[in-house]
Amino acid sequence: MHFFVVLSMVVTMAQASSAPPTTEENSCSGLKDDRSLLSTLLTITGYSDTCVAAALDFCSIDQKNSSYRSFMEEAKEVVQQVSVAVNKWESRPRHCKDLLDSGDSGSGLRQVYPYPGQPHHRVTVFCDHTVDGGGWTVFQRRTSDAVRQDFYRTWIEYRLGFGDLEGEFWLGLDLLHQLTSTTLQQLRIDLHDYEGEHRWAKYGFFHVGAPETKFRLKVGSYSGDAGDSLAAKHNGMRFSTRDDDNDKNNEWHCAQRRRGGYWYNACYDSNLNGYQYVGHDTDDHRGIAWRHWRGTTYSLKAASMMMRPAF
Ligand SMILES: [Ca+2]
Repeated sequence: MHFFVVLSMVVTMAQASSAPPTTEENSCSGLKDDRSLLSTLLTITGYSDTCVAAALDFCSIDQKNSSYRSFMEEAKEVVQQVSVAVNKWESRPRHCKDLLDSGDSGSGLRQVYPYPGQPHHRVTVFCDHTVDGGGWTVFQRRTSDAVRQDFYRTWIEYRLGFGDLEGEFWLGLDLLHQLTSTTLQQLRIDLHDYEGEHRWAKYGFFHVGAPETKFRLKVGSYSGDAGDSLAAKHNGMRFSTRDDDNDKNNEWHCAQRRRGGYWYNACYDSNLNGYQYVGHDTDDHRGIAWRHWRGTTYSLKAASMMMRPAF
């Protein structure tokens, strides 16, 4: 039900309530439900409680008028329909943490509605509730599965996302911007090497800027055991891809040189979208690297990046 329909009804009702009295002056007795409905509608449209109360004190309505009664019944039905619709929209999950809070603790593919004011804009994401309390929306994953994704992609591909949500993928910069713009987000990164070791890094805040900023990265407040190979060097950096050089290196095109898409500086402490070499790469520093754990000549077996609201 469109809001203007409700608004037009409020206006009509206001006109009805201000019409010349036809029966007893100042008689609102017997209209408790109608007064309550009218009061609620006027309050919703912005009138103060005092103003609404004063206005209703002067009202005088022909209770026996059948068209008025019919109108009020219709208005009640409209309000009820709007209320049901609004409650339905507002209860839709915006991200994986909403799903977890509502009792859905299963990890895997889920539908979320991250766009405020766009209740029908549905997005499929992968939720991880197995790590660190759960509630994580995964936005990047590298694995050593048989089917590998090519991460040496163009700007538009990184913007829209690519890959298999149950395998290797990049969720997309547009959605990353949206998901990190409504509430303060945490970032968690999990890394695995080919020797069976695991390390993690967590950041207390994480934000991806709008397209006009080239999806500028804001990240900080590190904790973990992998070392900080993101905030120290990559905070404040713009995103670069093989066809869009926005890095800080005036001589190199870092995305081409390091074979990925990332928030390159000049060029990196981490390269999680790099090429999937197995372990030690060929010393070209193009692998899936995290400098402060295995260095930039070692390509990791697996990596994932995920976010959840900080509060
Ligand atoms: Ca450059």
